[in-house]
Amino acid sequence: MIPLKEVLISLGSNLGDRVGNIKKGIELLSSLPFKIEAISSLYETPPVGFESQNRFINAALIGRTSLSPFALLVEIKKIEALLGRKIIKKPFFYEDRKIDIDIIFYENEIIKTTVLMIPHPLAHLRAFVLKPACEIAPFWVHPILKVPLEYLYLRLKKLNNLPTMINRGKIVL
Ligand code: PH2
Ligand code: MG
Ligand code: MG
Repeated sequence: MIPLKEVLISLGSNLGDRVGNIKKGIELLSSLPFKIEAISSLYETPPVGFESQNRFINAALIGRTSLSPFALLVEIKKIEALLGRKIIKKPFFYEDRKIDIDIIFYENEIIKTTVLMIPHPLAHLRAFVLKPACEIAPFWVHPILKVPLEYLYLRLKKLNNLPTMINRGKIVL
């Protein structure tokens, strides 16, 4: 038996049928060797890091998989392409997107390559990642910062005037 690894994923969409895009993303993930264990509520959030009129729907999920981090990334890129995401070659250039699926944590592994960084390098600074993630995994310890997600979210809340995040309820698959 291949040991299943626990993975925390963040999803976002601010273009088209945002809830539908997230839902299809989750359905396609569950068609992989990837068992969904928990899904957060959906949150409506203002765009962070770039200018746009289009607010995001964000969510997080926990899954168990036999895929390696890199194999999972390849499958996620295929899902994003299937759902109509434009491929952007410029790093750290953001624009409106139908779907974005990011691996936040993979067990407690630390991976630093040009194609894949785990933990996601900005996760601890982003309320739109931390808030949904805290709903399903408040005690998951950040493998570099060595503190639980709940702590990181509370710290962010204290440091910043967080943008309003509206809870839009749960996805029913
Ligand atoms: N994703 C980004 C950049 N900014 N802002 C929000 N609210 N939600 C996102 O998912 C998001 C973002 C880069 O992936
Ligand atoms: Mg992202
Ligand atoms: Mg991404």
